Amino acid sequence: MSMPIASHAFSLPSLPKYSNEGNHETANMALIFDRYKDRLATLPKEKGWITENLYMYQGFWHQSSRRISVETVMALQSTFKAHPTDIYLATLPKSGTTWLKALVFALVNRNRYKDDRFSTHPLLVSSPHNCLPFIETEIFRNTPTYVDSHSPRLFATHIPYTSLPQSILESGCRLVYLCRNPKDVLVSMFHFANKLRDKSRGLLTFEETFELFSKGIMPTGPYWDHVKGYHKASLEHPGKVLFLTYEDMKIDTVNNVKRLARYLGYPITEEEEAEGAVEGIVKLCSFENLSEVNKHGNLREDIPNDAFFREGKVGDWTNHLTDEMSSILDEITKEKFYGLDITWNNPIC
Ligand code: PAP
Repeated sequence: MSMPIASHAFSLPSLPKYSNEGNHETANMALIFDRYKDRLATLPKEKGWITENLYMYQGFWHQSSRRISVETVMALQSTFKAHPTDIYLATLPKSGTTWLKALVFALVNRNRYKDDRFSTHPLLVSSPHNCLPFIETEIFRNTPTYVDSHSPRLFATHIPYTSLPQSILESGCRLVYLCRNPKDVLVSMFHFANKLRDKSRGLLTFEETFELFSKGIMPTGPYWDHVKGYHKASLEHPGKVLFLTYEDMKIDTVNNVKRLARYLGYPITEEEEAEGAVEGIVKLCSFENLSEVNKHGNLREDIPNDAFFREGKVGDWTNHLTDEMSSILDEITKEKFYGLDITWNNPIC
C-alpha cells in the first residue's frame, strides 16, 4: 500500500466546500459559550492540563471554551438528536480513540473502497478525526457533512455515560466503548497536554500530572468513573454497548476487528475472509500507516495531526512511573474497580 505525503484539511469525496464554514463555526461557538457562561461561573474548578482550568459538571471534569468542553456537553444535552441507526464510539481521551475511529470508519465503509483495494481510501489522505467526528465538534457546524449524508451516522464522544444526551440513551443505537489501562492513559495524556499547552504557561511535570490524575482530575475524568459508567452500561445493555480494551485490540487485532464488525451489524463474510479483507483493514488502520499519513498538517484549532500518534504501544508507562507511583495507581484501581471484571489482558498492566 503506497503512502501519501501529507494530510491537510480534508473534505470527503462529493462534499461541497463552504469557504465561510470556519466563520460560522467560530460564531456558533461564541454563541454557545456565551449562553452557558453564567452556569460555568457556578461550577467547581481545578487546575487544567491543556487549558487553564477544568470544571466539574455532573461528577466529571471538563475543559471550557473549546470544542470539546463543558459548554458543548450542556448544549448537546439540550439539542442533540440521535437516530436509532447511529453508531457512537466513546472513550476517555488517550484510550485509542483515533485507532477506533479509523477501524470503525474502514469497516462500515469497506464496500465503497474495495474495488480499488483501498487505494483511494480517505484514511490514506486524512486524519481519522476528519472521517469520523466527535458529536462535540459537530454541534458547531452549519453545513452538511459526510456524516449527515450517510447511514449509519458514525460519531465519537468523550462524554461520560451519565452525561450523554438523553436522545442517545433513548434511541436504542449502538455504542462501542474503548478502555485503556490507566497508567498508559496518564502517560499518553501527559505528552499530549504538553504538546498542546500554551507554552507561556510552562510545561507540566510528570509528578504534577500524576497528582492530578490520581485525584481524578483530567479532561472528562475521573478515569475510573468514566470507565465504570460505560462498563455498567455494557452489562445492562449487552446488545447496545460493547466494551473493548486497547490491550486486547493490540494482542489480537484481527479477531477483535471481526468481533467489532459482527457487533456493528457489518459481519465479515466468508468471501471477505478468504480475500484477507480484515487484514487489509487492520493494515490500513495500523499505527505505522496512520502515523505516516498524518505526519503533516493540522486539525482544527491548530492541533497537529501527528499529536495523535506517539508510541502506540502497551506498557510505555514503565518508562515514566516510579514503583511507588505504579503501586498507588494499582491501589486506587483495585479499590475503584472492586467486584468488577475490568482487566487489561496484558502482563505488563
Ligand atoms: P484522543 O482521545 O485525544 O483522540 P487517542 O487517539 O485516544 O486520542 O490517543 C492517542 C493514543 O493512541 C496514543 O498513544 P501513546 O501516547 O501511548 O502512544 C497513540 O500513539 C495511540 N494510537 C494512535 N493511533 C493508533 C493506532 N493506529 N494503533 C494503536 N495505537 C494508536
